[in-house]
Amino acid sequence: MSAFPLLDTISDPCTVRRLDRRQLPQLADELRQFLIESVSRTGGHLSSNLGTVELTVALHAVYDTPEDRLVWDVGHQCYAHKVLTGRRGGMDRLRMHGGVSGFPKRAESPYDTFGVGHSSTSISAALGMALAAKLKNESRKTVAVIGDGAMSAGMAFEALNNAGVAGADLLVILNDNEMSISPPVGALNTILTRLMSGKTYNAARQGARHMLGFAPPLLELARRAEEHVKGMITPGTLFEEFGFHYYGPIDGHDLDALVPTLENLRRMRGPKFLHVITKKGQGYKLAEADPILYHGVSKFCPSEGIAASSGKGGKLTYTQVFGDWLCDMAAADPRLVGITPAMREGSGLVRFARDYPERYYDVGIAEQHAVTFAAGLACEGMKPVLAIYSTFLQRGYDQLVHDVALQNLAVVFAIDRGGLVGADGPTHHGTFDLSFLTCIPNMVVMAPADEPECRRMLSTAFSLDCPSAVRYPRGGGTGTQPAADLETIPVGKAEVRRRGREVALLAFGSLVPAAEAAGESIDATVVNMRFVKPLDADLVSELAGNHSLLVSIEENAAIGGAGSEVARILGERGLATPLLRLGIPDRFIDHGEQGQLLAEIGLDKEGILRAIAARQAKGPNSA
Ligand SMILES: Cc1ncc(C[n+]2csc(CCOP(=O)(O)OP(=O)(O)O)c2C)c(N)n1
Repeated sequence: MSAFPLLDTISDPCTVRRLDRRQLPQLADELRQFLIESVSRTGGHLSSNLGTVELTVALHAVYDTPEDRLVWDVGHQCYAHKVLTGRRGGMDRLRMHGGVSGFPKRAESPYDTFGVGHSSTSISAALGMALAAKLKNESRKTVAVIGDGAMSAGMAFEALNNAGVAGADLLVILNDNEMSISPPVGALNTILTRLMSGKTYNAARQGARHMLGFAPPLLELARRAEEHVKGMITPGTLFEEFGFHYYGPIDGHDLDALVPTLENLRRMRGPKFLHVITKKGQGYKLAEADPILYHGVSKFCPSEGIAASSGKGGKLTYTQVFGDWLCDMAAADPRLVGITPAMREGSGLVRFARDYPERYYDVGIAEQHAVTFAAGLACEGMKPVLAIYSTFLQRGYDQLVHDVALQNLAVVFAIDRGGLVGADGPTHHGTFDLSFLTCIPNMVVMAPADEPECRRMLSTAFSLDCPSAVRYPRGGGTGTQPAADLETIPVGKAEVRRRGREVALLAFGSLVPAAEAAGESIDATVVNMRFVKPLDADLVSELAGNHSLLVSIEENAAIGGAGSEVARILGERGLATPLLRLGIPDRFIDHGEQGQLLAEIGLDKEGILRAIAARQAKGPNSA
């Protein structure tokens, strides 16, 4: 007999809506079990998904999806939604090449109303949808589901600020699990925690079933009166001041509370705010006990959990190289300040946070603020190091230009996940940073070929009196252990790795090893360019003079990246040597294994050789 007898009968949300409401808890239990088993075989986001099972069941049971619009924030909690919306069969290829995406994706399903992966977009997008419905005279409903971590971002507040007064028929559900990836930070979190730890939530929990009629319950009235008298700020008053009707908090794992509450809210018009309390990792003891470890997982055995030793003994990741360097440099220079926008674990700052708590700042999911905060520190002679994923730095672009570079402030950007990141896919690939950094005056931009060079580039960046970036890829490199020193390298100087004939390969960062392998087989010159800016223009000129073809190779958009800088130098110096620019083609690259994706777009050894052969077959004069 199937382990999922009820789930087996679910083909789409209509079949959920046809169930007897008393069957919903069983559906949620089976769904949770299915997710634990499925994610343990594929890897993916686990804790957040386990925390939103009941909420997802309740939403699809009450709302007329996809006609009613359901918008997930970040989207890392959408697996139950995927299963209930006809994609259960695809879950065994979750996040794999050609398989189901780990995030909502409009092209994948009509139930995925908005593509997502970066946080704090849901209220803005849902507001747009709700106001479009109003303008088109359509009566459908719109719901945004946002976590307490994502709620702390500026974008979420900008949207709330707009939504409350726009009169939109919109429900915002705050999925409050008192966690971001790591513990959440900031004043909003303090407000939420204060409410949760007080009597109000416990009383509300017990009284939840009586609250559902929404004749304003006495408890609620009493609470609001008390808040006003005391001038207290709780989520209730806070979100009401934004123009929302605030309801809750209610237990997000109690379907008997969720379903009638949502039914009532669905009938009401205007901006509404429902505060739901959930537990990250709910229903899987190991994830409940360590939601950080189980936030994003590789394959694991559900009965044993993630082995404590996993990850040790393998080669160092670039993230670890950065984390070690940060601690060593902090020991050497008391001006160093380490900053992360909510990515302590992912960016390798766990040890730094422990050893240098007074110089460690997790600013929340607030990339824009993180950049300008670093600028302020630099104004006062501190040496800020901002650890940030390439894809999330996109959020802080104006701050990088206007607040850091324009004032020539010495902020170090340690940019992780530069290039293709793999299973997270196009929302997370870091394939634009070389393009958008190189065009900014005052910036020094480096890309290491291996781990020791990464460490030296970080030290170099730290020694400069201008803004600088070191961009390194996800995962490990060549496996070479960096030395413990804090040596620097000469700015703007490339490193010739081998001298060959005819063809010169100008490789940047992560693709230097592939270029070297390709260069070996055709006896080409291979250069580890090291600096995208300032580019080693003299070396490029020299190579242009004694080779018949230059090939730039980078794990970044071919448009506007390092190759463009090479082309600019050639043009400026009047050098006519043909240049073949290899990089990420002008389309978004799907999810899949890193190596497989690189091979697919011709950025492995074979692809490089193929491209050179094709270029040479065209003859010398075709630029
Ligand atoms: C702009 C942006 N910055 C950082 C991240 C990385 N990130 C993914 S989930 C997450 C935490 C979200 O916390 P919350 O909204 O409370 O959801 P939970 O994980 O607790 O379910 C972070 C920081 C992101 N997706 N987008």
